[in-house]
Amino acid sequence: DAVVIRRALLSVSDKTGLVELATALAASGVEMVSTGSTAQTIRDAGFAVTDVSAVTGFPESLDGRVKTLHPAIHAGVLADLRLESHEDQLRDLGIAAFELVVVNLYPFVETVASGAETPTVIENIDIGGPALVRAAAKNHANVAIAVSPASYPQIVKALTLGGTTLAQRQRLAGEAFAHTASYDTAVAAYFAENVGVRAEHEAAREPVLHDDAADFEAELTVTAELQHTLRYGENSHQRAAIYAQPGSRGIAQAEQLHGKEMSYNNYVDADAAVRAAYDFEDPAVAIIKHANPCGIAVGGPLAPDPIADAHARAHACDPVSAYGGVIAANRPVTRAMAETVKDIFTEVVVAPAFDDDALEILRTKKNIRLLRLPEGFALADREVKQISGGLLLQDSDRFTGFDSSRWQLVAGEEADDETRADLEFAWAACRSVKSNAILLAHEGASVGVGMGQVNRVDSCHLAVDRAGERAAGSVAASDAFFPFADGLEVLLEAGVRAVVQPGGSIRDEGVVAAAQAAGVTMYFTGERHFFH
Ligand code: 93A
Repeated sequence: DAVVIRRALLSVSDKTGLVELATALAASGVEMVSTGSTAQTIRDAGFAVTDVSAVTGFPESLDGRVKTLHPAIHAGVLADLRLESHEDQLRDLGIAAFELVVVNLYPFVETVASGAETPTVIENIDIGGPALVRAAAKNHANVAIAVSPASYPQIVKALTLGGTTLAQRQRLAGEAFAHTASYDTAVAAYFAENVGVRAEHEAAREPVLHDDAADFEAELTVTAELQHTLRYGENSHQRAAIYAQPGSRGIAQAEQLHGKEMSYNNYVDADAAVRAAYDFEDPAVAIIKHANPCGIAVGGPLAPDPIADAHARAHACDPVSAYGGVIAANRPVTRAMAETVKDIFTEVVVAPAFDDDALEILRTKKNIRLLRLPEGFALADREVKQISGGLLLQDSDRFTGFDSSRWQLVAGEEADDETRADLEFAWAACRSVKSNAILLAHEGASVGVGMGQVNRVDSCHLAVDRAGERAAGSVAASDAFFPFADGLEVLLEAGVRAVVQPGGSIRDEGVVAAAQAAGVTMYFTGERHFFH
């Protein structure tokens, strides 16, 4: 199934790596056919190249709108040479086949991002490029398609190995279709937002809660570009890939400084970890397992190395579960933190930066992955969740105006400064725990977490069990109201001294009375933070 490359079609906007590729193709005696400025670049580098117009007998015309859109090109890309009839027809038509197509498209997304006027943007919608890409990808039995300079090295290698393999061409074809799909999605998003084509019938849609629903609707198109395929998905029998949203600065844009390739689950946990750590302004560390925190802490204000202190205290919450965890810090990782982390089996450490000596220490560990967040790291504004037959889009849950002075005291005495600080910490930390979430905290560190249970009582039991002796004197946060007093009673029995929760249950009265009877301070925040 190996296909030897004898003739290649090259038409690229991004000229990165083009000369190196052309050098290898020329050295292997491959005939190169190319469009305008691509041909010029190859020729300038001193290699022979055939102009597309010489093949088509038709000039590149209409300011470049028609270059490769010609049967003499497309028949050469689409012919299935496993069929004698196709071979015969090509011969009769005097058309030669291509075994390699190298195309990357007009920079549509970049043109939009540059703030260009609509006519310029429209001119940057590539038509002939995607047609070539899709044709070559369809005909992957005969043709290899490269849509990005990242694929050139494997093409160069294939030249020395006697051609491209079927598996390789299939993989490239998949990437190619993903590429044209995301390209067209970006074009569609631009039209939805800028070209005034919202369908008329949509005007009759149901009224919605938010005034800015129209803006939100315009954002319903999610654009993302394939980064690369992953070894596998959540489990080894699931295929997977990572896509990045152009213009974003999140985990998908993080730079890996060390370690094995990031896995699907690593990405999921790293994302949950930074979401947790970046909820705090103070130096904070979150340790995540299966998308849930097994420890979160902020660094003590007097600690000599606050981020190392935050890590040590987050780890102490549940050292058993922290084994094999993903650690996120919202400050650069220091030497002191690295010294501790290196002795704990850890999948990933993600942080805005790593001090040089910290990096040196952690790089001695073969199995740890180190991720540096992009500059200007920002959590996603929107969240997408797939459901069968569609998807759900929502604004991300953010602490909008998180201000504990607006909490309502409903039981016990007003908290002193220390207790209030602990309640604020617990409330913020609880937001990173999958619902139903109960989090016990003491001095800016979680001491017991109850997560992901289908009733709140079980979450309370879990949090209390995990905290053990530390439950007594701790404060508790609940991500949503207590529907009955039973869950709260578990916390009160364990000796929790203050509780923060949204309130809003029709049985609030009974819940408040239980706190009151125990002499425990309780605040209502009025805001729920479910997280699934
Ligand atoms: O304007 S097009 O849609 N019409 C075409 O026939 C065509 N063929 C290739 N754009 C077309 N291309 C694109 O031109 C390629 O996708 C590539 O991005 C670009 C390369 O042109 P040049 O070699 O002149 O820089």
